[in-house]
Amino acid sequence: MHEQIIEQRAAALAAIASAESLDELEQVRIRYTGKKGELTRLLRALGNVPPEHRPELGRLVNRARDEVEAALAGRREALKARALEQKLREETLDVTLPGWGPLPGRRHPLTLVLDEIQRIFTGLGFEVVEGPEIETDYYNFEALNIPKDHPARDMQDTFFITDDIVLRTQTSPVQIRVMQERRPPVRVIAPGKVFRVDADVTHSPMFHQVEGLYVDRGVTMGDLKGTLSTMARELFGKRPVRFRPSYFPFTEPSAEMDISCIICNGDGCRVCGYEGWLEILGAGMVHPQVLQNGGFDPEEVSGFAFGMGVERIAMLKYGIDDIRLFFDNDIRFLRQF
Ligand code: 2U9
Repeated sequence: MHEQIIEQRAAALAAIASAESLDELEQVRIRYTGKKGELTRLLRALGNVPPEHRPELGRLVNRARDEVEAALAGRREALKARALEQKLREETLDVTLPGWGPLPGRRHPLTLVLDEIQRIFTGLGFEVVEGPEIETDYYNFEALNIPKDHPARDMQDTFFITDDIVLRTQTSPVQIRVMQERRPPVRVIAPGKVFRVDADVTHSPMFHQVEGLYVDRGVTMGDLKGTLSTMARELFGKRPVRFRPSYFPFTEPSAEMDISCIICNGDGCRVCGYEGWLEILGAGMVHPQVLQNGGFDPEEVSGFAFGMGVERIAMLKYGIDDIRLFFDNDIRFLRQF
């Protein structure tokens, strides 16, 4: 029994010294000082030894147990300290690292182009005006010299709400309203949504226009060309422009303005249909009948007007080949601007 106590004591102290984790140390404790542990068993076995040996063996086994328990406690503290140290080392947090910050939003490409157009024209003395998207037949068509049988009134093109109420097909009614409220000079641009029954890669049933109107004594085609050439240079950089004759019911004479193709510089490519030119807007001298409908005397004043599609300008400026991308709101598309 004496030897057994010495042996178990030594074995326990060695096991404690080599325990590398708290779990491992707990196994050692159970093995030696637990309810069925080696030293506990020896303590119980004292009842079976001759009484004359009991005091001495009792002291021995109790001292061994005390030593083992003290060693367990010491090792437990050491392992705990080591675990804490390791945890601190692994979980270090560098509070000087920069944070995530808010993810910045972007302005929509149509907003960018619209803002740019407004900046150019306000710089030239134009005022920005707005008006209703739901219009009467009179303001959308009649006042603009679009007769009852004109193709622009076709059911194919116009969203009718009633026989007399439509979703505006152009922002021109805004300028008619402005003319009726003011005296010359009138120098305004009217940006906004317009609606037409049309949908493919270059047409959307809702799109945006910017129209402009300048009425005063002595306004000429020269003013029109100068103003619109300046706008084209600001929007697309210095490149050739040309004016071609055209027809609109509300202007006479009418013209369309082209810029030299921004892809091929006039050589001819797929984007310009091998023409070398890209159409960017329509314009003309305001028809005398339209001036009169606005309350102005065509004998006293003259004016020019123009209109452009914002989506078309944005598609040319940024090389976008499908108008629907503007309205899908795919973040991967929008993030590029
Ligand atoms: C008033 C008088 C005249 C506005 C004009 C155009 C020519 C034109 C098109 C551009 C592309 C429509 O979106 S689009 O398809 N517009 O070509 N617009 S002159 O003329 C007016 C407007 C108001 C009182």
